[in-house]
Amino acid sequence: MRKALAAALLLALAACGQPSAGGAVRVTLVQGLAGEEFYETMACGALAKAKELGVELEVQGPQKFDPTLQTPIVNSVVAAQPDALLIAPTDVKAMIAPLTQAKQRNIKIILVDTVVEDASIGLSRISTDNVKGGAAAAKALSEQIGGKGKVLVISTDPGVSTVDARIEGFEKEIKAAHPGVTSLGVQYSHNDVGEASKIVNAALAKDPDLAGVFATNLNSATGAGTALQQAGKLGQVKMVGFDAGPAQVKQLRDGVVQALIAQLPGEIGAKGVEQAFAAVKGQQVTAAIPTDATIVTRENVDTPEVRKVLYKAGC
Ligand code: T6T
Repeated sequence: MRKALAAALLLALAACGQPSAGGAVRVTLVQGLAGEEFYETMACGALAKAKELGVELEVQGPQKFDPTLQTPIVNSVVAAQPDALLIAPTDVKAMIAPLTQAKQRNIKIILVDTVVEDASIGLSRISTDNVKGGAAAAKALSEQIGGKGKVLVISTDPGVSTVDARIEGFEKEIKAAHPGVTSLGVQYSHNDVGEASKIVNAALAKDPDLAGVFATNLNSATGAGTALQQAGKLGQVKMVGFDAGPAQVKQLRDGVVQALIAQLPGEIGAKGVEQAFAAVKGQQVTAAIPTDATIVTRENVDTPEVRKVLYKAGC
């Protein structure tokens, strides 16, 4: 579907007399993980904005959220010399070198969702305020467990700027305002659904009185929820998950998870194309653009404003 849309875009450009080479601004979006609903929704937002601005946009992504798979993709994009690169770096350190290459080739770099530690990389950084999102998750989970009990945090990997910020926001909020809540710390699922399930099963065996789980992203949440369901802990162990993919929304409806923190990936993608276009045209670029997040519950999941922020698997 997306390929057809990109082809249609090229045709539309050709149709309006805009030659693809030399004429239209050429941008490539490198996702953190191809096919995942967060990044697919981001691509849809970016493609819609590209059509509006007459930008030639190509979308690529690794099959795993892994810098060793993302680096060769960036290298081949750099070799194709687009005018600009939108990217969600999969590690704060490991992606500095390939992005430095892109910068040295004067490719305009816009960071969407995640960032790298080198502040000189990325003319604009567009992302959810993840520290704030983590704090909101802590408040929601504490409320669900009556302000007392043990909670576990499940994340993907250290070195992923977004989820690290969510953990920071969560832990700070728990320490600052929820004295009855004990955090058992973070365990890492390597963004693998099965691994996340294993972690929750082990945690339930070690702490049968576990009261709550905070899962920092889509795959961690899906796996943690499946384990709670299989362990028959629905409603007994409460969960808050980041993201709002179809599997998570089903878990919300089934009472496996009590609240989701939905980001605005479509808006992040659209703003990314806007900033890339401005950078290539030598116009004003905004260095940091925080985007909002919405708390989704069973009570509001079918309201029109919330339905709009649920992630899609395609455009
Ligand atoms: O949570 C999103 C994204 O913000 C994060 O950087 C990586 O994981 C997701 O893509 C969801 O799996």
